[in-house]
Amino acid sequence: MTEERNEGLHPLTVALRDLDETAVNTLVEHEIDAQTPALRVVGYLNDGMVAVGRLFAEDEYFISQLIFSAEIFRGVMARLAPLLGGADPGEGGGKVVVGTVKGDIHDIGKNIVVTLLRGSGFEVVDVGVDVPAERFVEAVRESGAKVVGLSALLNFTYPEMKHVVDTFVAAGLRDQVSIIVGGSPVNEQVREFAGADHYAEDAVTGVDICASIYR
Ligand code: B12
Repeated sequence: MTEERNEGLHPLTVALRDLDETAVNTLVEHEIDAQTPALRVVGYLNDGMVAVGRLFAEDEYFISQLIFSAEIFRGVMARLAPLLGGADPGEGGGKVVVGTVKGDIHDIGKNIVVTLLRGSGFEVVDVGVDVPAERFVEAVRESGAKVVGLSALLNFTYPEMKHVVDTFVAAGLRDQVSIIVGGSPVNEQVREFAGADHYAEDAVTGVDICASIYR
């Protein structure tokens, strides 16, 4: 990798982009020793994943490299998860159903959202990945959650987000839940298209929105 390519990037971002697992683990330990907030460390790693995605889009990386980047990330998150905390849901906490919509198996971002929510005192029903709309509705019925978080990283799954919202309407539960959408390609336009209530550009914003709903 050239010097230019590393310009302005945190060493942790570079190490993850270059799939150097040993360097990633060493640098994470350095950051923990230096008492860098865990969320900031996650941010550097997030940038690394975005860089991996870019290299994949440019045909420089293949699917095996995407898979390996995810494995490195997962390993590091196990180390960082206990250090993550956040917003306060107020007395009694709150319940949130979170999952990645049908057709999509990306779960790293969703898992960060789940970790942060739990670290902030929320009770989370994690319905997993590739989740059919009916499963989100069922999870709300079972748990009584007032918030549903939908994750999607593939732009062809936007209609599925809309389908989840429509399924809540058909089930007569739409007025009882706030629906938050997130995932790197998701934005305010996607939220509007899907008919969701909120768009969160990152996990911290998502936790803040949940806290404001339950406050
Ligand atoms: C790792 C990865 C994979 C891994 C996923 C492993 C796993 N267990 O998740 C694997 C190898 C399986 C994979 C597969 C594929 N991938 Co992929 N993948 C990625 C990559 C490199 C990183 C994603 C990631 O984990 N980022 C790090 C996390 C932390 O970020 P995040 O998910 O955005 O989450 C943050 C926020 O968005 C937010 N958030 C996320 N969800 C939610 C939900 C709520 C409620 C809230 C509040 C917040 C929130 O919180 C997080 C932290 O702040 C991205 C590149 C990118 N730029 O995103 C491509 C990318 C998403 N993949 C892509 C593609 C095309 C695919 C495949 C179709 C490839 C193929 N040809 O098979 C398949 C699809 C499989 C499927 N059906 O789902 C494209 C999608 C293009 C598009 N927009 O449609 C991308 C953008 C790469 C690219 N540039 O081309 N992928």
